[in-house]
Amino acid sequence: MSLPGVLLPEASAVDARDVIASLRVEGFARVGRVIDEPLLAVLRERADQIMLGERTIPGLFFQHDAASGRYEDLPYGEGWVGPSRSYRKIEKLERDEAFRALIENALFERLVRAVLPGEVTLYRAVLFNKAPKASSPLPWHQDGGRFWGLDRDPEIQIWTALDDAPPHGGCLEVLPRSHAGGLATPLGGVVPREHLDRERADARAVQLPARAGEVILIHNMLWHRSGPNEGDAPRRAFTVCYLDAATRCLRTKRAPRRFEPVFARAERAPNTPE
Ligand SMILES: O=C(O)CCC(=O)C(=O)O
Repeated sequence: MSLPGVLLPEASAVDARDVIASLRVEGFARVGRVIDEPLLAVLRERADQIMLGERTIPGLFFQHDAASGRYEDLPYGEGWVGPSRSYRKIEKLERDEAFRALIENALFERLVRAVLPGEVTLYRAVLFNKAPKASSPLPWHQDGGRFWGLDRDPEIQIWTALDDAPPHGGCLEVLPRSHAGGLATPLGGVVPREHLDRERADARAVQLPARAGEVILIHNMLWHRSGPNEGDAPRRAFTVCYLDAATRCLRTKRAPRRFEPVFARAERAPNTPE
């Protein structure tokens, strides 16, 4: 199948230096609505086909949402448990050529290159799905630390709304500038309550509602979360974490992961139109 184009014409006007400056200061940056609707439609359809078992891609990782709607009750280690539109998380989507086209598009390359000028690999490419009225919240967390099993913490993730993500529909929420403090705990992941209270994170949370096709950069150390989807439509978002190719996997229980190359060393001058 030939895929539709990825980017809207507006993408070529994005100033990567401005966006990355904002990522560094605030810990997040809004890139704007830059992904074209025909590709979004393909990605949404694929997400549904994958969840329903109508499209099989070997090696995907699935996590179903908790029937109770509580994060604490999420199932672990079960994988695909049958056709359902309530999978919360699907990983390894770089194995699908339509998601891969989004991962490798020229704008994302330009943004990533402004942070990682050398060879770039992929840590993860994940769909976060929030089924209407049947999804759990994702608590305040950071994307790094021992939990991630790397010899250094990554610093750039690109989040794309495949559907509208309105304030009560499970949009991202961030604590601006929280990345500057580094890891809350050496383990990383969920930020403990005493840290949240000390920083008054709940009171200072900033919601980032997004339209389908909008792209937001998230620094891995930023405290971020998302609520349940109380709306009537699905909220699917795709997030990609890029690595400096020198990053090594530290896990010892199994063979260390080898991260897949996505961008070779820069060939194009920064800010060349895509
Ligand atoms: O889309 C979401 O709800 C959460 C995304 C997230 O936590 C991430 O991209 O790191």
